[in-house]
Amino acid sequence: MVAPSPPIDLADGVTRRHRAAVGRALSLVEDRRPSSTETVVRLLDALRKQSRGDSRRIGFTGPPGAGKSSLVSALARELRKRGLTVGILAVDPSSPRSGGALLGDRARIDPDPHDDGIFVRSMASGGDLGGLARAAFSAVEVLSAAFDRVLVETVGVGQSETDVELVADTTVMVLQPASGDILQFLKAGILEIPDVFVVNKADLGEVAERTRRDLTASVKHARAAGLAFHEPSILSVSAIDGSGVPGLADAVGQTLDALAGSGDLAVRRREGACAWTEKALARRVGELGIEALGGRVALRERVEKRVREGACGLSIAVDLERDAIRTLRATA
Ligand SMILES: Nc1nc2c(ncn2[C@@H]2O[C@H](COP(=O)(O)OP(=O)(O)O)[C@@H](O)[C@H]2O)c(=O)[nH]1
Ligand SMILES: [Mg+2]
Repeated sequence: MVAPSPPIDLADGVTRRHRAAVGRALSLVEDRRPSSTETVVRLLDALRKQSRGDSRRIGFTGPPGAGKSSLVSALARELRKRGLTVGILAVDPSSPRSGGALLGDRARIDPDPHDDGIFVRSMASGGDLGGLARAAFSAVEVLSAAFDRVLVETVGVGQSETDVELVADTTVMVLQPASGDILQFLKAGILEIPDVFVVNKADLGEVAERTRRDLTASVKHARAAGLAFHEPSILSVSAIDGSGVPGLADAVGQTLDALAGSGDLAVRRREGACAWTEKALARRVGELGIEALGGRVALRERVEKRVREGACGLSIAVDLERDAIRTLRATA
């Protein structure tokens, strides 16, 4: 039997939304063996060439228990009703012992097994890249090639954990009633204001409504203090009974349309790709490697040039890593 050329055939299967192909492609991007890197780069390049360009990526942050998984599930159903295909990437906290994703999230994202327009994948965060799995960037590229909407759920909310912005076109922050500390962080400008806020668990009644009012006041405060320039949507929903979910789909859709219309979507993608590439590279080659490449400013220019030319983050990181090692060897 002749083995098929994996990246090309695989890319074809992914863009046709074949479940087995999507699953295999995601496993491939998670494979950290150096021998797989070349194949992954070729796969991502092939996917880029076939990309439809109208896929959108929506990130979800928020503290554990706020209802992110439940809401992602409810939103996915709503998007399916609207005729959009949906890929979901749920990044779980890693178990420090096994290094694997903790189960549990899976249970709350329960797509119709007969619907081939929805696909769910869990990934362990691996404890780096701020709550985002190391392979998440490439995984989002794979899902984007297959699905109209890619929903990315990440662990937590806060300074180092908001890296979902590097892969998402827009971010939804999910809060639950009595999230006082987060409101304080927002007010103080410690947390960045996302495009969309959701107060989940509206079915709990007055306590949820009070949180929504407090959130509105905190955002107003942050804006008055010059800590935020845009006005986020603030919505009340219940992932459990579904109320407010169509409104969330509308708000996210409007945000994405506005971003695409103004050109900011392309800017966000480019900046996200640059920042992700630099992070990935810095982790691999360290400060010495960055110095060998001429320092951070020069590096940013090189990365941005390649991103503008359409190269994928992983291939840029791999090339620069090779450069860094060559230079380090030569000067050793
Ligand atoms: N009452 C109520 N409970 C909810 C709602 N959404 C989620 N939950 C519950 O909140 C808990 C955490 O939900 P989960 O989706 O796993 O939150 P995550 O950790 O942010 O992903 C679970 O017990 C859910 O059943 C909601 O809209 N209303
Ligand atoms: Mg979850």
